[in-house]
Amino acid sequence: MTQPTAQSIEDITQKALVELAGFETTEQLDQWRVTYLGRRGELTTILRGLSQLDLNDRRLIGALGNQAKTTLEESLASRTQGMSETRLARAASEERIDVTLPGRPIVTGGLHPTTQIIREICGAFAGMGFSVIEGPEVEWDHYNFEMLNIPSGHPARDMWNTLWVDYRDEQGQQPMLLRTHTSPMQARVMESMEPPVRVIVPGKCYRYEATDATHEWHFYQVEGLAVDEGITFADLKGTLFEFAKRMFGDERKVRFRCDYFPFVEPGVDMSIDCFACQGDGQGCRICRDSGWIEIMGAGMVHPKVLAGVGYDTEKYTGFAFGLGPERIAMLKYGIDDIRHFYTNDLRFLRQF
Ligand code: FA5
Repeated sequence: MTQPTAQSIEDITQKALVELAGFETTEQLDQWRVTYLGRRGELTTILRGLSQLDLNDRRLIGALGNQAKTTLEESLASRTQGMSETRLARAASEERIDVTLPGRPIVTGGLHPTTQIIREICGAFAGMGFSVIEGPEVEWDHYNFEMLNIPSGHPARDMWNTLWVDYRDEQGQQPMLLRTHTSPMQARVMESMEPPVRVIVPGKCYRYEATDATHEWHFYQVEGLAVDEGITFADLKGTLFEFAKRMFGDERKVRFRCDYFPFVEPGVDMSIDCFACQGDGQGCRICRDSGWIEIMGAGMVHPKVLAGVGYDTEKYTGFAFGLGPERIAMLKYGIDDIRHFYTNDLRFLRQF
């Protein structure tokens, strides 16, 4: 290894500075840094020989070496900065920015129409003292059917075309399914709290359906449940009537007809008078000539359901209801096919 001298350090420094002054590109600067200042660079190699010098020389030549290193590093930094300033100045003069041009619009997403209508529905009930909760989409037979007064083998099970999960328990039973409605949350909520209960449960449901304009195989429901001392059918009617007014306007009339759901008694379906033809019906596409539009199933919670969760049926009564937000959105916005909601066609989605 050659011994470093003041002359050899000076020579390398001069050579390096001359080279640096002639560079045009950042790649050249990078290469230069490796050549002189890198781990095996020329200056680094020379300084490594310092150990062969006696103490006095080492101190003297070492100081010169450090000074040379600082000079090269500072020159490199100033050359790098100079180069980037030149590049920017060139770009500015070549590109010419027209500050009067309108800005590019920022692409923003929007809420899905189903989400919007669910929020509107929840908002209407929240204003009446209901809290919003959610529950599992993969459910047990126990909650989806048994706790709702629909035991195994009950013909009412045929009302829901069920998608069963391919899983068997130790007894060989297939107890898991994609929930067919949000009603299983009735029992889950009541198991977890004492009355008074006032909840709204929005969520996805699944059915083994042949799809058509009003049926999807996956869709949303919004369940409602109120349980307390002294709740009557009048409370059910009053609450749902108020909801219909909030969603569809002050003039709406409401109709209740008997319907059957095993977990309510009595059970009803609720319709509103058609807002498109004002209940006239004649030639109306929205209500199909009937003057009425069905929007949900409802009823007084069956005592067996209350007893199933351990509530005192002598003390407590309640009402429940379940509605389909997509169907409500279809009515509200005149959408003619439920399948539009989930085909992800932006031409449809952008309208909301
Ligand atoms: C039920 O699912 C009951 N759980 C509702 C209920 C709750 C009654 C509490 C009483 C007390 P139904 O199967 O009718 O009921 O469905 C309720 C609503 O879900 C329907 O009115 C409709 O708006 C929506 N719905 C049902 N099936 C579909 C489907 N295949 N596609 C889109 N929406 C549907």
